[in-house]
Amino acid sequence: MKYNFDEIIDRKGTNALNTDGFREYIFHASPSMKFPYADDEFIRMWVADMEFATPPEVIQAIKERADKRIFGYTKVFDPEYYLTFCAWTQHYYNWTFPREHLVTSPGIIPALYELVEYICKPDEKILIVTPSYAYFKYAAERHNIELVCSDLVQEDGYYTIDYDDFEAKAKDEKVSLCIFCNPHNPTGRVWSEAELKKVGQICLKNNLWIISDEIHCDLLRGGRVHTPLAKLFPESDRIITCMAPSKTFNMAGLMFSNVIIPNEDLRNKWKNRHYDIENPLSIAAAQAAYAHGSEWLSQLKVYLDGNFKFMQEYLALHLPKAVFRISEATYLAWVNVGAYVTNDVDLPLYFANHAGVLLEGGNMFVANSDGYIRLNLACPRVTLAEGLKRICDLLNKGD
Ligand code: LCS
Repeated sequence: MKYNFDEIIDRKGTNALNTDGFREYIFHASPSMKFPYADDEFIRMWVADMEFATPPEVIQAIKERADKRIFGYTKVFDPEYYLTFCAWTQHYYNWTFPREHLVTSPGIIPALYELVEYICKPDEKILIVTPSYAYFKYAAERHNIELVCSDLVQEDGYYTIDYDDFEAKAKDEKVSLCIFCNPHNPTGRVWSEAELKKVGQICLKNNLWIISDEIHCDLLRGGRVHTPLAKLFPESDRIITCMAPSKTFNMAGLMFSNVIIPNEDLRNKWKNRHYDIENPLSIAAAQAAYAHGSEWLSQLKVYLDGNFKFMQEYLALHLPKAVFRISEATYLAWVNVGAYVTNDVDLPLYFANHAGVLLEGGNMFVANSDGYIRLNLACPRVTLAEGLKRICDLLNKGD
């Protein structure tokens, strides 16, 4: 391997949310919240960023941009960025889009917050499938929009869409938008073309807009293929696609992402209201990531595949009653530990206090998530091994 994913990198002194922000984010607590573990004793498997270094090609591009010495107002003027990103979507997804459809945003969440405001009237509703990344719910709450949840169906850890329920909810005339996670966080599903066609058809037939959040689309297990939802409905302009280098290349803090808005009116609304100055270092980083990041990404995927396999084997041996299936995408593992803990247990608090592991779980995922924990596997294997050991030891002991 050209890149070293086993390296343990000290994140101290970097203002990392991962190391310094967990009290507030997970526990809604102040910095004075105490645990039986010191902060640097925790195994951190929670927020979705990686313990791996951003590709050296990206860091080099940031340095080269820094060497140009002026950091005045910047946005993406150079067509090279569009061409590079489009070459990426063409290569990986056999899909492209016109240049004028592409806008950029300091993140997918900020984009969601804006788009909900532009699309939904105050008495309308948003449809999501659950469990869900909680910010889909927060985007609705931010604008006082009612959220409608359609629970995914689960069998042996494999999640599918309950189309009857989804369609019944989409038919509500007040539902005007579906925020759909493709691939899905937290279950890790890579939706098939057939599944996406059904979802798209139901939404479009019922006049919904769709925001297809594809932020995890580059992080596939070996052999998996991602299909952009919009690719299946080229005649529709009501599907907005969100993609970003942030998860893929561990650069979420650089706050730069792609939003593809085919509808002209909506795009104009965005352009008139969106403050679109971007960070010059982020533009350079994103450009370099899509231009030169392929080899790093393919090695990362091999490493992540290994981590998932390691976890599967470890759980089979040490936690046989856990329900776990290797995620088809993302670096997040979704595990049902309901056989070991009762539903009233606050899972993140339980594992933080009794195992020294920071993880997300239970109602952090909106609904349909009791008894589940989500583990971030984007870490060196030794870290993963220690985290799993602590989790399994605790559950087997049954404190
Ligand atoms: N959309 C999805 C589906 C995500 O999983 C995340 C990050 C974002 C958007 C954030 O996009 P950004 O604003 O950074 O561009 N997911 C996280 C998670 O599950 N835990 O921590 C972050």
